[in-house]
Amino acid sequence: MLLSSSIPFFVALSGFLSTASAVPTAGTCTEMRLFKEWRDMEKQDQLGYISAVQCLMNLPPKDPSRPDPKSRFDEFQATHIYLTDRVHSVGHFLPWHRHLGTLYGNALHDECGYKGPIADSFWDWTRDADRTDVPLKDSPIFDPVYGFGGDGVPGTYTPPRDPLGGNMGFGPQGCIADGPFKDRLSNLGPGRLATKHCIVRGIQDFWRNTVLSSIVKKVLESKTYEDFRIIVDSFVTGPIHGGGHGIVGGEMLNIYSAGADPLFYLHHANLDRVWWKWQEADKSNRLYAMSGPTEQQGNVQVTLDFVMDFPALGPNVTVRDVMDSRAYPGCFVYDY
Ligand SMILES: *[C@@H]1O[C@H](CO)[C@@H](O)[C@H](O)[C@H]1NC(C)=O
Ligand SMILES: [Cu+2]
Repeated sequence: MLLSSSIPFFVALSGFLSTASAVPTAGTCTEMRLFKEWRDMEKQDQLGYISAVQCLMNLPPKDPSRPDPKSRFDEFQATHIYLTDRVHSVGHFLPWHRHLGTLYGNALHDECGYKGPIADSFWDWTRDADRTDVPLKDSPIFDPVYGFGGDGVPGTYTPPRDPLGGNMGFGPQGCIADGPFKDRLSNLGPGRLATKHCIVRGIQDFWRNTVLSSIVKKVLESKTYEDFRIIVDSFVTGPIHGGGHGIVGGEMLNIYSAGADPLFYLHHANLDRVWWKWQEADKSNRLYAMSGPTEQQGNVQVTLDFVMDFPALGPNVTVRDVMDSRAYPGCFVYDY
């Protein structure tokens, strides 16, 4: 692939690392994926990425034992829904979501033939939030052609009154009115329900203050992984993670079914990027730094040997397997 030939150094390095460390998941990187910020991508790559997502939404699911997911795209959302309570507010919150992103990118590539030079993308919300003179809804990420469509139309969607439906955000929200996913009907959500409904958004500028670059800078000053992960793992009230979900609003504010919106993956890639930058800043101490409970409110600490599962998506991996993004099965770096 184009990328691997342009940065052979990373390929060589990651090949070395994955043979040198005794990771249970055998494999070496055959290419190094480069995550680009959405607005830094070429227009043709933005369109290629969007077509690949649409392709995933039209591919049949692989695991016939689960009745509710109706597509490969749904299967990613479903696995997140079913495992939500096991992968949030725990030590492996960041590693689990990192690998979910890797598997999603693999599916875009390998199952949907997305062979552009830019393999993956993240959404650096600080670039929108810092421009306080521009409404968030004017972000290029919400472009109707070279983006994921814009805001929801207030009043066009009423969430079911069912506790399993969970929080759909607050304030004005509704079905998205334009863009490549305008007519998309989700099969899963809200929450743990399985209902057919549109992609729901409610973009609200008051979340801006939770995703400013000054906030990210502060988060990156965390001295320990424990401090770092506690800040980024908080969902609704917290900076950056919660803030990215909050900017988009609607279903993105539902901790279970947020993956209904393809923006979920670009938001989480950026959160992962913040972790990556924290790791990169002091690799000898941070690349394999891990802590936090194995389950919500649990007393047992997650170790690098902790096994994470991804039903219908891929084989189990350990936390250690995903700590170094340059090593297999990650095989990626961020553009900046
Ligand atoms: C994968 O991990 C899950 C959860 O730890 C476990 O229940 C399952 O048996 C594992 N599967 C394999 C094939 O090891
Ligand atoms: Cu999540």
